[in-house]
Amino acid sequence: MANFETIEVTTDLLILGGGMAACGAAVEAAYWAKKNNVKVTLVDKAAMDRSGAVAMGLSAINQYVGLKDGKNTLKDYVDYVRNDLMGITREDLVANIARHVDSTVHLFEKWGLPIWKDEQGNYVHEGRWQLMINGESYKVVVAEAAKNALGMDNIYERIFIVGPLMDGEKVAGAVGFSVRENKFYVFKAKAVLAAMGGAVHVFKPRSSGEGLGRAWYPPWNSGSSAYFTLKAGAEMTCQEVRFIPVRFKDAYGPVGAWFLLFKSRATNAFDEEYMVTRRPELENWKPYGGVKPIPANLRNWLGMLDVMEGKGPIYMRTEEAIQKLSEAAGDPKEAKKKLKELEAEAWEDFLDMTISQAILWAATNVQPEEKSSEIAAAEPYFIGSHSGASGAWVSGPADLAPPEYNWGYACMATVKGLFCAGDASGASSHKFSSGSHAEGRIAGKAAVAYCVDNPQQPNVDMAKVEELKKEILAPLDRYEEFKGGSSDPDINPNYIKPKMFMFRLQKIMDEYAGGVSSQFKTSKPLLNKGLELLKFLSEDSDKLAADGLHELMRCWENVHRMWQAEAHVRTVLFREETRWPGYYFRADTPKMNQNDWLCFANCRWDPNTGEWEMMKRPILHIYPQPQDHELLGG
Ligand code: SFD
Ligand code: AMP
Repeated sequence: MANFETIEVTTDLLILGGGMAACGAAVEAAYWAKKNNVKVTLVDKAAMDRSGAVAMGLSAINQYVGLKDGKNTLKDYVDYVRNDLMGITREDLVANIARHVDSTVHLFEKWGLPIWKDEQGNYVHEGRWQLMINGESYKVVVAEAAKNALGMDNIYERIFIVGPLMDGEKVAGAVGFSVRENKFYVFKAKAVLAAMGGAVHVFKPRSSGEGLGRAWYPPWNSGSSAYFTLKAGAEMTCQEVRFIPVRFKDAYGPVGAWFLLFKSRATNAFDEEYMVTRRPELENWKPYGGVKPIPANLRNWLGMLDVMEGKGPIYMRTEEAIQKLSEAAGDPKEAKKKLKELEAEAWEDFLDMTISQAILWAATNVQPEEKSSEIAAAEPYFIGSHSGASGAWVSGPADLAPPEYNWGYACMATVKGLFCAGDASGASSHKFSSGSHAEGRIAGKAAVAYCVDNPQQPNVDMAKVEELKKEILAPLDRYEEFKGGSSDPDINPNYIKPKMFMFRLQKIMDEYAGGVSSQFKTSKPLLNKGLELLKFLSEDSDKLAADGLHELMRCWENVHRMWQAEAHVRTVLFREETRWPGYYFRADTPKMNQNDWLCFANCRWDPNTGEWEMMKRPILHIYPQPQDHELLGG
């Protein structure tokens, strides 16, 4: 530890993360900061050009409301999101993002992102809310704008943020370390925006052995947002609402383009289409069972019922969809031309955002126009921006939010000066890449306003910082002290390496909290047992050891995952019903209970006592509520 220099950086607004939300925040905050003489600093654990979930690129922009075209209204989008989340949504947050998202998409296009256009020059839609893009360089384009806005002097790349600095109840900055040099960083700030994404590898992935690490969600988003906000004492929401995407099996290629653009069917081994044969099951989940589109978790659920009955594998019928679309193009010559086009689009869909799926197709001789591909429900992820909802409980916009949802600045958590966006903010699903950027812009503007209104730099207790430095770097010293104790550096009675620690966490979550191996099923006794085992794991986190900076990062990533895991288990336990079958099923409370649980299940870890508090928060509507029969219109 002695050879670690401490670098102090003092700023006004500190943006943590360099992904979609952080880039949005950077662009917007830079604009307002210049007008108000506010200093903005951004810190990313990686290089912004290719950091976060969009690193590989994407093939679609999943949120575009098209308000100016007049086809959709804000209320349409809010209804869609609330229905998809089985009634549990902060309408004020969703509407706020939805009313700004189109302008974000137009900025992307201005910055150079190619969005597909038809012959009339209109955007090509994948579905009602989704646009097709040539998105291999999506993140590079978005990062470039953020970097230009802030200037590289204000950006710190390859610094891993571990946790918050506090001044009493107020946030005062963050601490972390370089993953390239022996430097410990202390960032002091008036406001902090947490935008460090969601979490993967909390649950055991389907991939194992040589495929280990392959997941749908990027392995480098490890729950840092959840840890940061929890440790600061912020109230969290929807921690039970994990996301389970159905994906092309083993390489996690997305299905959206296949279902929506190519209009493909998914069938079981007996050529039965579960979305048709299992339709009666939807009755059990009314009113949401009756909406269109059918909520993502219920779509999952119908497929899972087939799998549980031994009717797998489940196939995406790519060959059938391509054939149908090419035949519809007209005479044989036109049909052949169309076929070539569709083939190219099918490969590009994966090459744009999940390259390994294209590699798997090539490796297994799959030509999508000839052969179906297996699809499967993936392991659970924490991603507040997609069809999950976990994140911090944040203040809504003054003009839309009911008083219960508004405490001053938009996107501010319940901790003063701490802002959240993208995967870090909860109960506002379906923002995706574009909505996360838009929410980042909203949060960035609000955080600058906070800095202007609260000009005094918070106090940072440097003795506390020294303690944190010691704790954060301890795994390096531990390894040095004990590494001679065994012949295999991974196995040692005095320490645990982060990978072994992660395996333990994943096993607990998989078996007790409803992972892949337990068919996404859990119950109160299982969850309680899981909590007991998580406590032992937490005790052993004091024994983590690292053979270098990279492994030090791995240590803290897994501590972050463990905190995300605990918040999840506690909230699944608290909500005594099954609301999202297809995401998880509580065998002891197998039904949805609208009377007692049509509410948010929130939690908070108290930094003063170390105790967890669970609470219900009401669902308040900003638009008149549809009657059950109107839900069918979505
Ligand atoms: O269709 C630290 N998403 C898709 N969105 C779309 O709009 N279209 C699609 O086609 C999408 N598809 C998709 C998507 C995600 C994934 C994983 C795949 C495919 C394979 C969703 C979006 O990607 C997602 O909504 C946004 O990216 C969310 O934005 P944000 O900012 O909340 O998260 P981020 O972009 O991952 O950025 C996180 C940043 O934090 C950094 N970071 N920095 C410092 N210290 C730490 N400790 C940190 N921990 C993390 C990261 O480096 C990164 O910069 S489809 O298949 O669903
Ligand atoms: P995905 O590739 O699964 O991430 O989906 C991309 C987008 O399409 C998201 O907005 C999904 O909600 C939506 N989507 C995917 N499959 C379907 C489906 N079968 N019906 C309706 N929407 C879907």
